[in-house]
Amino acid sequence: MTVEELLAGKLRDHGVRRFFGIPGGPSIPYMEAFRKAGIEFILTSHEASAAIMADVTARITGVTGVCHATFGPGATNLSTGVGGALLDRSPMLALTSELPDEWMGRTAQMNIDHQALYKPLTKATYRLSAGEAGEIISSSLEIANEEYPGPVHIGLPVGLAGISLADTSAKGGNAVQAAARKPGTADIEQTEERVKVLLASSRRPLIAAGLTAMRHGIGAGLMKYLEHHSVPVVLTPMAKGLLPSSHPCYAGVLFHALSDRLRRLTGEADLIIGLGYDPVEYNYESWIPDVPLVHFDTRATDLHIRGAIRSVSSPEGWFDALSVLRSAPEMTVLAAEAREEIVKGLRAAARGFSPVTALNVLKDILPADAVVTADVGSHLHVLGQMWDVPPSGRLIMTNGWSSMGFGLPAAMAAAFINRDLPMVCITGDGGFLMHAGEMIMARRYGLKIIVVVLSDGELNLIRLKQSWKDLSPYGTRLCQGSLFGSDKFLGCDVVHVTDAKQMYSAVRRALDSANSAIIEAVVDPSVYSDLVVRT
Ligand SMILES: Cc1ncc(C[n+]2csc(CCOP(=O)(O)OP(=O)(O)O)c2C)c(N)n1
Repeated sequence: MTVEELLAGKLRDHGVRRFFGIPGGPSIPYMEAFRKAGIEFILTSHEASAAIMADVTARITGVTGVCHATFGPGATNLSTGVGGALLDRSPMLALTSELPDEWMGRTAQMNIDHQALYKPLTKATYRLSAGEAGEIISSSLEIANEEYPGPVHIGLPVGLAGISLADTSAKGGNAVQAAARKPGTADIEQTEERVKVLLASSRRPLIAAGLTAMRHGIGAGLMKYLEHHSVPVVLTPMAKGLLPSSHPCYAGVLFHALSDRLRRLTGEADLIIGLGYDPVEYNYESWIPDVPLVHFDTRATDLHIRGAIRSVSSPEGWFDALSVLRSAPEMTVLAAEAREEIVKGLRAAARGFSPVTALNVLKDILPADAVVTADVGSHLHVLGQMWDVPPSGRLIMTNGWSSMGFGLPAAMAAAFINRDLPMVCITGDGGFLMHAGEMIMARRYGLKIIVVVLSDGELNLIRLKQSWKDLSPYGTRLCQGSLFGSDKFLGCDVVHVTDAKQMYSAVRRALDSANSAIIEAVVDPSVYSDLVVRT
């Protein structure tokens, strides 16, 4: 057996069915071995998309996502999506071609040190060798899936492919460089007794549930808990959907549009309970009042909140500890008021053809099982607050890494996994432009995706931030007039809509069509300034 056969076999046995990337010459034997093992290679237009697709594949299937790139520029392109897997907590193997041992450290075309490049972007980085191949692959998969999940990089030295594993003296890669990330500062004490005392003595608790809670699927457990404990809940953006927005304890989403309406509620709390709350999305110090914090997590993390108490266990342990908490009906009244205020604010922003109007159309007619992916920008702030995620649906976003351009490849990844579900990417025009080239993938692989570009001709979120400093727009305009200037883009139909009626009919037609479609919703961005909160 060769090294590449071993790698392909181990990944197949692990459950990997696809890997994403752009090949270089040295990739060929790996692609062949993977193909023979039943792992399909999916060609992308840019390596960052490949890593985003691997990330989203892992989020949906629960199986480590795999992506691949060649030397230097391939590896740097890929790194954007690898960083996403690190800060959005997604298990990933990022494979890159590396120069052979004798060329390491020398000046060579396309050559940089991939181990150094990937060290701060991954949980561990290795250089594969024939002698240690089995061990490196197994421990990479293990590390990638340990809490918090994340990416591991494996460099594939040129010359290693084709080497028989029986010949362990064979040359190839050698140096194994593990750079496991250390847990955060250990200055925060954890004592079960103190947690119990704090929880039992609180009169006005507030639960803040986050990304870790979402990843561990604690929604049903939380609903059951809330049947007996009337405690208000706020969510971080990536936890949207954990608790239905119609639930009496639900208050709203932190950080996103109109989240200032949550301030009365958060300000009244005498105890903040972080439930699988990952500060990577929104640091506690940005919003919690000066009251005790009990932070339930699956592993130690850095909080930098003086006096915070960490409780590390599985989610079942979190609910066991929370059993001593008393109901706080007056807090849930405040939660209901905040929720109502947010709904009122959004309703007021549904004037003309605003982004809220356009999103209302989608909310109204998309089937409940639609998979919606979002990009990054003002539109995400609005979408993240107003979108109801039905139990059978899904909202996929990046808020830990927050890389523009995420939405389109994310939708492509979801479409590969389930071609029967409606796939909708909601993006700003700036984010769309970043990975627009991936539309060709939809054509190449016959994927059906509805891409809704909320087109305002500008990088709105940055223009908004300029206005907060009383500055005129500068360096934020994308185009005047239609973004596409055509009714086709890379062979895909583009429909321009300028009001809700046109939008309804365009979305209906797109849902009925067998092909992908781009809906350019030419929205008036003026309401963003009423909705996006200065953080
Ligand atoms: C890769 C990357 N570059 C820059 C940013 C900073 N950034 C955040 S939002 C934003 C503007 C997004 O514009 P657009 O996609 O048009 O969405 P809008 O804000 O208009 O809704 C920028 C530049 C980022 N998050 N990611």
